[in-house]
Amino acid sequence: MKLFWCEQSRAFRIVWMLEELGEPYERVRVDFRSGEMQNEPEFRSASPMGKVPAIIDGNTKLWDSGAICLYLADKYPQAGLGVASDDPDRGRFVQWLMFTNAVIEPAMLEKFLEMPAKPTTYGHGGFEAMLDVLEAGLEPGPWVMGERFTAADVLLGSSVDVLDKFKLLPDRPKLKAYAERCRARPALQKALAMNEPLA
Ligand SMILES: N[C@@H](CCC(=O)N[C@@H](CS)C(=O)NCC(=O)O)C(=O)O
Repeated sequence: MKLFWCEQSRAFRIVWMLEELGEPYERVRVDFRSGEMQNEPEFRSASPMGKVPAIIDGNTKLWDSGAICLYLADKYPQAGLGVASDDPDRGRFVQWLMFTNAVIEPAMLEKFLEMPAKPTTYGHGGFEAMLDVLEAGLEPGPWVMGERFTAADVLLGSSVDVLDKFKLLPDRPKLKAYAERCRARPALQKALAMNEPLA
């Protein structure tokens, strides 16, 4: 498996996911800030949008962190990071797996860009509503699927980690505690170490 990756990017999620799985992979650095890999044929075949993360796994090519996490969770069921399609909790798992890219990301953009609130117009609703729904989803916890840590937590946890680092969770102790639980995982610590800016 080849992972197109760059430090300080969303590719961090897939490093975390692969470290949780313990599966071998090759990391190929795509310095999207310099743009030097933009025309590299293998990378562009895997990532038509020219973004990281992207993976090549045999004939399979994927270029979105949510899709990649779902694919990997399904591919390695023995690792227990997915929920089988015939499991009654599969629906909840898929819903939360989608929440990062469908709701948290655009809500963060709304916040960072100080966009006017338009909760009935924006597909994601609004920033505070996103936090309320996420907080409720993490009850009773400790993970979004209860006692099971899954790929959905990799996506949600990576977002909550960023929200916390940008100090966007001032009155959200439950979300901060979730971020801390995620950071206590050895696989996340390995991924964070690889995520440091290059000297
Ligand atoms: N929805 C995508 C977003 C990926 C994305 O925006 N990646 C950024 C880095 S964090 C990127 O590659 N930007 C470079 C560019 O757009 O040229 C995902 O979650 O994988």
